Amino acid sequence: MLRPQDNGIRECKRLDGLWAFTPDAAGAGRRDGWWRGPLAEARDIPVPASYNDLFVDAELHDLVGDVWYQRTVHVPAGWAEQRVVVRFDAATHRASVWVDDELVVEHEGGYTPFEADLSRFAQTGRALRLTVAVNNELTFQSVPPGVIQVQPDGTRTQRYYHDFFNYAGLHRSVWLSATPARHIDDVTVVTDLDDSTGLVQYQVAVDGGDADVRVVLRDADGATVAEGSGSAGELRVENAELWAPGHGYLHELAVELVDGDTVVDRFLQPVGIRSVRVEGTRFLINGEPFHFRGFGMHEDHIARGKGHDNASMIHDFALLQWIGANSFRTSHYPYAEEVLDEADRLGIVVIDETAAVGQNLGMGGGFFLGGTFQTFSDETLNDVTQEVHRQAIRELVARDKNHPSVVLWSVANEPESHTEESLAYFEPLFAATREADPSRPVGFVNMMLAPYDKCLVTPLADVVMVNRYYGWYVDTGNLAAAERNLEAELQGWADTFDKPIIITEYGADTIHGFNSIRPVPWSEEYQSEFLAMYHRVFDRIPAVVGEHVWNFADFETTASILRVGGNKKGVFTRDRAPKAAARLLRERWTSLP
Ligand code: GCB
Repeated sequence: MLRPQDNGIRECKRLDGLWAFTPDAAGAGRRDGWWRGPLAEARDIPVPASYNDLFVDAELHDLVGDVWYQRTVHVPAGWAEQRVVVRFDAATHRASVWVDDELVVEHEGGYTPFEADLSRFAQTGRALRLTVAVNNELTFQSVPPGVIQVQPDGTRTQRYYHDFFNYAGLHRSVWLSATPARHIDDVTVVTDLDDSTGLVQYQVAVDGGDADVRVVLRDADGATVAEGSGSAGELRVENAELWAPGHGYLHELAVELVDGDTVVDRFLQPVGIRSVRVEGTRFLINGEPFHFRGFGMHEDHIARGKGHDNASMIHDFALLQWIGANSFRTSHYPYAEEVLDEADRLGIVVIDETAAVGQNLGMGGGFFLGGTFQTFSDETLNDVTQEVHRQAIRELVARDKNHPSVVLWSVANEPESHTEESLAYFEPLFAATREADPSRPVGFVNMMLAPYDKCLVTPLADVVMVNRYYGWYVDTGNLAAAERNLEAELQGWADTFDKPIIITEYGADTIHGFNSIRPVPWSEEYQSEFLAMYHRVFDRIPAVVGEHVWNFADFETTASILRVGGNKKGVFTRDRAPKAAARLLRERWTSLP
C-alpha cells in the first residue's frame, strides 16, 4: 500500500477538519446501525486528534468502547474512472468503516494505516456518507494489552500495563486518493554502499493489469544519476552523495508505469542512500560508528493528545536539534509518517518501535497496572496475540521500510523476557521482522527485571537495548550506589554479549521549578546530577553506543499514586519549556564528535 500523493497523475485530498462525533460506550451503534443515517446528538470534533481531552466530561475522557465519526465525502467528478481509496493514517486502536450502508474495511492496531477501495461508489457521482466506529478497548489479545473491569454499577473501566494515557480516536489524517486502475501498488527500496558507489535496489509491485516499469533516480538538484527498467533491479550511483546522520540528503526515485509512450502511473519515492550494519559492538552507518544521542519520545500534547500536528512536530524537531540530539525512538508505537519524513530530511536517526508495550503482566501487581497475571498462557497473551503482534510488525515494516532515518526495528518495549514462554513467543516475531526486512538490525527493549544473566530474548537481537532506572526506582536518591550498580550491570551486558548496547531509557521525574540546594529526587538539580552520573558510566564502557534519555517531554498517564499530573521525566515540560537538565544535555551532546 503506497501513501497518497499528488504528482501530476495521482491525486489526493485530505478529509481532515471537523467531523460529526458521537460517543457510544454502551455499544448501541453497532446494534442499531448508526452508519445508516446521520449520527444522532452529534457534536463537532477535529480530525486528527484524540477525543479524550477535548471536552470537559469525564465519561468521554475515560470512555471504554466505541466512538463514532462521520462526514460527507464528495469524490471529484474527474476521478470516476480511477481507483479511488479512502485511507486512514491511524485509528486507535481499531476501526470499522462504512460508506453509506456498506461496511468497507475493518482494521486492528492503532498506529498503522489502512485503506478501502471506493471506486464503485465514486462512479455514482453522488455524495457519500463516511462513518467510522473507533474502538479503544485493550485486552490480552490486543497490542498493547489491557484488562477491562466491570464495576458494580455496570460501567466498564480500562486498565493497562503501560505508562502513558490510552488516547484514542482518529489521530492522523484521513485521505481520499485516486490512482489509475492500472497502478503501482508498492515500491521497496534498499540501499547499500560499494566503496563510494551508492547501490539502490528497487522492487515495484504492479496491480490492475500489465505495463512496463521505468525508474529514474535524481539527486537533490534534479539531475538524473541513474535509470533502470523492469519491476526490480539495482541502480549504481558513482560517488553518491550519501544520507548520513546530520545530513538528510535525499535523492528521488521516480517510478513510472508505461504503456508505449503513455505514462500510466507514477510514484515519487524519496531515497536516502546509506548503509546500516552491526559489527561486534559497533553500530555502523555508512561504515562509520554511530553513537545514538537523544530521547525516547511520545506523541503527546495538551488537548489533542496523540493527534498529529505539523506545527508541534516542527517545534519538537527544532528542540531536538537545539539540544544536539541525533536520534530518537518511537516509543512506544509507530509515529505519524510525517515525523519520519522530517527525520529523513533532517538526518535524524530513528529506532522504530511497534505498539507492543507492557507485555509483562507479572510485574507491579497493581499501582497503575492491570493486576498480576501469568504473561504468556492460553488465557492471557497467547497465539492470537502473537498473530496480532506479527501483523503489527508486518504493517510497520511495510509502512516504514523506505525511510533512510529508520535504522533499527524495536519489536517490543519491556516485555517479559526471562522465561521459556517469552522466548517461544518472540522467536517467530524476530524471524517475521527479518523476513519482512532483511536489511536492518532488529532488537527489543529489555527491562530491569531480566538482566544479562536472565534475559532469554536478547540473544535473538542484533543490538542490546536496555531501560534502566538506578537512582530512581532503585537506589532512590542515592546516586553513589546507583553509579556502582549501573556500571556493574552494564559491564555485565558488555561481558556477556558481543553486541552494541543502547541505553534506550534513563531518567528521573522532575518538577519544573522545584529547586533544592541538595539534589533531592523530583528537583531539577537531581535530574541533572542523575544524567551526569549516567554519562560518566556510559563513557567508561566502550560497548555503550547509545543514550536516549527518558523522556523528551513530560506526558500524560493514567491516574496513579506514582504520577503527579502525568510522567514528569521530560527534559522539557509538556508545553516544551526546558528544565535545567536541557542545558546539561546540550553541552554534552553538542560537544561530542
Ligand atoms: C519504563 C517504560 C516507560 C515508562 C518509564 C517510567 O521503563 O518503558 O514507558 O514511562 O519506564 O517513567 O517509569
